[in-house]
Amino acid sequence: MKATRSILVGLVSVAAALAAGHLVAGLVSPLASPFLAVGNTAIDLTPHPVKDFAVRTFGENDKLVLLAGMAVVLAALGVVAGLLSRRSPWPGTVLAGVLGVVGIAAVLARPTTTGWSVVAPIASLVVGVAAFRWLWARSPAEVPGRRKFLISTAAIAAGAGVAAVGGQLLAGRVDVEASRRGITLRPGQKAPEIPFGADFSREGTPTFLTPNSKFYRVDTALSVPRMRAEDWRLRVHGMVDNELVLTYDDLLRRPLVEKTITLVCVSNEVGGPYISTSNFIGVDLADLLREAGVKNGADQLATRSVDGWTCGTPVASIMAPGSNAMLALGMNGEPLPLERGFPVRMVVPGLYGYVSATKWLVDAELTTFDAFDPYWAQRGWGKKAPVKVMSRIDRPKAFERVPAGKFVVAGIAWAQHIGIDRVEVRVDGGPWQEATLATEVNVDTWRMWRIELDLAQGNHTVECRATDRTGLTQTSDRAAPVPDGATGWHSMVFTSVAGA
Ligand SMILES: Nc1nc2c(c(=O)[nH]1)N[C@H]1C(S)=C(S)[C@@H](COP(=O)(O)O)O[C@H]1N2
Ligand SMILES: [Mo]
Repeated sequence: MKATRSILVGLVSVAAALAAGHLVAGLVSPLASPFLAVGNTAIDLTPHPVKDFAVRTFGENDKLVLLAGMAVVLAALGVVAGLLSRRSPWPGTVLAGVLGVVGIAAVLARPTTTGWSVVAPIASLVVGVAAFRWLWARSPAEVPGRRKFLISTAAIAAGAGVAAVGGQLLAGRVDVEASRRGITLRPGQKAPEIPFGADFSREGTPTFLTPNSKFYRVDTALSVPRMRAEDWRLRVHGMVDNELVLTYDDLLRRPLVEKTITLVCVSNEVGGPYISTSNFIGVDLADLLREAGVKNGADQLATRSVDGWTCGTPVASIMAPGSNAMLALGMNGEPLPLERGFPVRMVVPGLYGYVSATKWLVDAELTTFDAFDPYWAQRGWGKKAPVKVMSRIDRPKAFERVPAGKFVVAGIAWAQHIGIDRVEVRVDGGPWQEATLATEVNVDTWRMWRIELDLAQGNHTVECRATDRTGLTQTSDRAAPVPDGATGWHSMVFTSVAGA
């Protein structure tokens, strides 16, 4: 067989296999799509530094990059299968079978796999092998059969396209958007207005509240879980006196409160971007646990999302008076956006997101730290991770050229749930000077700072360090984010120029 034809046979068969799996998954369970299951497994197996690299390099497109990379690898395998099968259909058949088995294994290994899900990767295997054999049999050794071959290939390729789109539409048929649109949240207790002067956004800091679309995003979900509020249930169980099963309406019947809270990710390098602030609307989590009755000795609340991610939070951090821990239903006045964990997520001020902020929450088990290791603890991250006092310079930007003379340096500082006492700044290793802090909103949020400096022409390095309300000053020791959060002083190199 000619090389071009054998390549075409391989490529079209791979496409048909993937599309068939996607279509059947759309019918039975979207996460059972073998393509997504392999991608999700890849995410779980990826060592954290690589994941960090991916997030740093591709930002919120990291998942798109992964899916595109997988498509390229699969296409390459299709090409190889085709080329190996120029004389006999067997090498390609075997390769198609092996890929099919990998898909089945990936789906079976997903924590979300239930009963019928496995038919999706089985469909992939069967269709992949069948398409390959059928096309191979129709690819002629010489030119005369060309037309028939091209028509067959085009037909399968078109079928694959229709199946893939169909699968996508079916997966989206659960109308979460409509469910979300139908919800209005009316907190009985509104968050206080953000006072004028709570940020220095005109001088380079973020705005105090982060618009929902700009809020940082970190999660392992390759496809955003789509669950309607009507279908949502939360089971509270384990070491409790009364097991609870709550619906979304049950939560709406409880007192809804609105609180301004800053969320931060442990993956931040010093100076990193994964920190944002929102007015979260939700119900008090400690009240809810008190209703369930936490048994003595239960020190960890293990929570799970609908896509199988797990998180462990110290019970003490939730139950402490004024913890402000909540099950959040909304952000900035609207129901949670889908990628923020709709219908319900957890928020516990003062703890990094990976030990506190479960999105798409469906299960809460009272247990102990000895008995259970959640997702990131299994991968070498700390089991307990209170937020470390930290500060960041937002202005000037690295290597910026700024006017010599008077110039305002500005940034943010945070020590959630403890509060910031002061921020100091020094230039070129000189004496520490105290920055002006913006109006405090509450201790669970970031605090903006600014300082006016008078700088001579030339290169400068500016550094900052924050001190929290307990008197703890940020250490200068540089530590990486693993295992429980980076430390060190943020610094910025820039140039003051005349007449800039
Ligand atoms: N279901 C689920 N919830 C999750 C995660 C996740 O991977 N899956 N990541 C956590 C981490 S590491 C952080 S920092 C926060 C980020 O929340 P955001 O994406 O809304 O900013 O969500 C937490 N909740
Ligand atoms: Mo995180």
